[in-house]
Amino acid sequence: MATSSSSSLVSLLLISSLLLASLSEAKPSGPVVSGLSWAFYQKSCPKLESIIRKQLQKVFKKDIGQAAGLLRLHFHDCFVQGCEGSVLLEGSAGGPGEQQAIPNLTLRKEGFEILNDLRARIHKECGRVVSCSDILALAARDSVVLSGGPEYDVPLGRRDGLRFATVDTTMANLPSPFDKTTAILNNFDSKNFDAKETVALSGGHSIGISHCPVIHPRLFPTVDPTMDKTFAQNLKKICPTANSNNTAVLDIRSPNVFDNKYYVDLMNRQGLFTSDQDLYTDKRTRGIVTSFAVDQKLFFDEFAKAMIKMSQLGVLTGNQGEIRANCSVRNANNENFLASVVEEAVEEPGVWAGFK
Ligand code: HEM
Ligand SMILES: *[C@@H]1O[C@H](CO)[C@@H](O)[C@H](O)[C@H]1NC(C)=O
Ligand SMILES: *[C@@H]1O[C@H](CO)[C@@H](O)[C@H](O)[C@H]1NC(C)=O
Ligand SMILES: CC(=O)N[C@H]1CO[C@H](CO)[C@@H](O)[C@@H]1O
Repeated sequence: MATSSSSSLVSLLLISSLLLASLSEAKPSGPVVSGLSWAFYQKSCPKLESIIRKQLQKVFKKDIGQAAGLLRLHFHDCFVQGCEGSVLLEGSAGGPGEQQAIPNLTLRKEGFEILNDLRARIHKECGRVVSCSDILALAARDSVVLSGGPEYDVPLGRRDGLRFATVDTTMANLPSPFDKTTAILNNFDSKNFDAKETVALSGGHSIGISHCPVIHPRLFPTVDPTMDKTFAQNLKKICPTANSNNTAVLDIRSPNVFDNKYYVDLMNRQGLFTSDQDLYTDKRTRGIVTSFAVDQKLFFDEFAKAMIKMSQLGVLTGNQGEIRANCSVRNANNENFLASVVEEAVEEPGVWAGFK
């Protein structure tokens, strides 16, 4: 007993020192938009990244599916009004939040709770200095890493937005799973992503699930001819009706592991959505799919670069926006906000020193 508990202590220490080493070794790469930086919270919240990673390790140990939920939240945040946390806002007098928009109804509810819990832990440690949009960008990165994907640094310093995105804005900005490659490339081009980056980002579908309403139209009344027959037969059992509440995995080969198998699926006509499968049908993107299917390192490198780029879309910096005291509501609508400001004043005498 003693041996096993001390050896598990040793491995725990080993894991945490490996974790710290890997966090500090991750190399900054690519250009950074003005106002963001690689070391934004180095002084104001040095433990930020270790708090998030340690907590998410616990969360994912219970339910690895939450990693996919958080990764998708970050994508939806960035593609609609920029990475400024508006996807996290709850519906209120300000209008319907992004959560109410059609493609987002399937965002996992737990993701919002996980982020608010992280925010509380971080603000307890450092005060209200870290934005919800930064926490989401880091949580998405850790979702990739802790699912087996590439490690990469996230430029930080985002501020949280004050505006809801309307249903119309959300629908206009998010690509549709029923789209073919031309529409997908156009959508991503409008955010300045080329074909290689678009195919790499689509690799986010290496983890997670989809609900039947999105899957059913490719099965009934006739099976999409670009879909493998056995794969289709199995999906028909999962989704006999469009309103079924069942789910299917996005990557049949390794549904919970972030790897390049999604592209192997596409080469075997086992992509779940039209927007996935058509990347292999279309001549412009077929070669890119193949290159990622045969070379996981290439995929990881391109994915990490594209994620760093995506995480900087339309960010608010400097004095723009705010640091939300609750990720679900902007401060002006937050009843507890005044109380939280007073608490912070007690915790942070430095801030108030000039008022004496
Ligand atoms: C290429 C355009 C894209 C389309 C059309 C698309 C569409 C969708 C749809 C329809 C779902 C399933 C929703 C449901 O029924 O539950 C989904 C899930 C997901 N998407 Fe995308 N997506 C795209 C790009 C991306 C990108 C760029 C990422 C991240 C880098 C991403 C990450 C995810 C993840 C992780 C899930 C699983 C979520 C979960 O299990 O809760 N997607 N996507
Ligand atoms: C799906 O779930 C909802 C809510 O639990 C339920 O009302 C509905 O009947 C279910 N749909 C089907 C087809 O089972
Ligand atoms: C954050 O705001 C939401 C929506 O108003 C509320 O339900 C939740 O209790 C708040 N969380 C905290 C920690 O105040
Ligand atoms: C697929 C799905 O659940 N669609 C719903 C999305 O939200 C709108 C508006 O709230 C509903 O009318 C749809 O049925």
